[in-house]
Amino acid sequence: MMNRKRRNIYLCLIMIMAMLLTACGSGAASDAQIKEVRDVLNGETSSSDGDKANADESEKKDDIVFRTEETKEGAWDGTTKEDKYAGSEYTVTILLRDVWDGGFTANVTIENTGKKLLKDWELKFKYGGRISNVWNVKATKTGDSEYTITTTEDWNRNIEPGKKVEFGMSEQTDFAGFPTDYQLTATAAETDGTSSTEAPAASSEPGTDPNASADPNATADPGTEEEVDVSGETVSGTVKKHGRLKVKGRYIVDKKGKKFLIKGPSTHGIAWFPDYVNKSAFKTCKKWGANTVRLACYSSEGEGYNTGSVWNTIDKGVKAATELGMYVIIDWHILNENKPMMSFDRAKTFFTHFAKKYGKRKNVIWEICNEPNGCEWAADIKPYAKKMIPLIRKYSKNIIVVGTPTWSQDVDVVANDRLTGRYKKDVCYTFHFYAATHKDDLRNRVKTAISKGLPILCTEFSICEASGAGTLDKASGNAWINLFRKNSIGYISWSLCNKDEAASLLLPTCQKTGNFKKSDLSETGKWVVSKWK
Ligand code: IDC
Repeated sequence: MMNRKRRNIYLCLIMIMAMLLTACGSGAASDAQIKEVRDVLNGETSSSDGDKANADESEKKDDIVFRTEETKEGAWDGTTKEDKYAGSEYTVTILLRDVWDGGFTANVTIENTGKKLLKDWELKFKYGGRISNVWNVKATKTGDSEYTITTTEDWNRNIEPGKKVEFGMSEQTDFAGFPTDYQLTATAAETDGTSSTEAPAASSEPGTDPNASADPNATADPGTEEEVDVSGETVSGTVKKHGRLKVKGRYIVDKKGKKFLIKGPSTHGIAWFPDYVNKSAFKTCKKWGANTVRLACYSSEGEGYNTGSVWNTIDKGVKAATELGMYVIIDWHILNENKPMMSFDRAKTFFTHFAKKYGKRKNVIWEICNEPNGCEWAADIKPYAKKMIPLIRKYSKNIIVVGTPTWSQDVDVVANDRLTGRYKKDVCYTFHFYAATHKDDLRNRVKTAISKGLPILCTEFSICEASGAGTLDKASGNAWINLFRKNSIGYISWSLCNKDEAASLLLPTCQKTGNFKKSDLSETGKWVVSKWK
């Protein structure tokens, strides 16, 4: 029996879950479908230190709760989106957020339905496919088809009674059916209600209804500023000098309230050109006068959303920019998903993840929807911004850039109906141009917006046509950059890669991914770099 003197308990729940999904798609296995063979739950326990390592083998054995039932490995009917296992002290729910030929993304929620605090939990399960990308946790393959999930974050290490923790996973391989054979291990302790590691409210997490309204009580409390940021990197270079950027009137300003001109390259879609996201490449741009890099993460599946490598590339880009003392824009690159709400659910997952991770850094800027198109500001983009801004503000007070209608061109429309109240602070609006296509008529729209005091940031431009190809129009490009510099509007150019198209900053023959020479630059690249001075 349990050693109560030690006031520790080792709670190990082994369960096997039946995937009783029928051909007609009856949904997830219900509790009733789970045949419990033995369920001996520990009695009372508790510990303030609650270290499971203190429990000896005999204690563990006595304290284990076994559950078994028939298992249907890898059963999935092709349509069911959610699967749930209910144990006696907790539940595990898997929500398939997206599934497509060749990949999926899913959220896993563990809820503590018991009365004790579950400390340092660890979840094992069997899954017939590959899991290489998870977030908020670490996944390790620990046996044949067996994965062990462990926590990596303070906020999800312990689960208070009645609370949930959530983690996400995604793959670029087919979904192999819902996991089976769950085994949750945790140290159970009396809760004193003072756990500092309470899981964030479910509403702030991915996986909730995309149409639900944003939490009206969300407060901007991203925490204290640090000179040494969360990664342990010392804030340096331009970022050290200028600090956290803000929006003041229609200008982007530095920590002293002085106008700050953002300049630098955007990556191409980082799913396709991840090799250019590295310190050496950014360093060369910095040497040529860039102070910012934009990381373009396309939103739709198959174009790069949420694969392990894409999210790792963002981490790599933020790290490199931070080490170089540069600002970095994390861009949710909607394009074919023309209405931002189309990808809201994924955007929420994306920004929750990265805002939690990088929200306290001084140098990260959030671009929430690259180029809305075929949709209205008032009906589509503004409501999206009103959901997304509070979500990011839970973790970060840094600048948020909001896309505008018609591929981020209609800043004049937005100037008449901009975000107000709690949505307004440190928010600016996107304008994009491709100089060989966009000329005086568009410049006039920008001038109108400027005259109305709209804060604008050009997060993407080139001097070629809007297709990214075609002829270059340097005269039109000069007119644009002159207008921007005169009005202190920052400009970021598409794109840092060697793709054989006019917009690329590098020659197609350039095989280097860093330490570039001027001779590696394309004609567009040479022109663009001359504007970073
Ligand atoms: C283009 C790329 C091109 C790619 C295409 C579709 O240059 O290689 O095949 O996207 O993904 C934008 C978009 C940006 C476009 C760019 C040029 O934000 O994604 O990149 N552009 O067409 N808006 C206007 C132009």
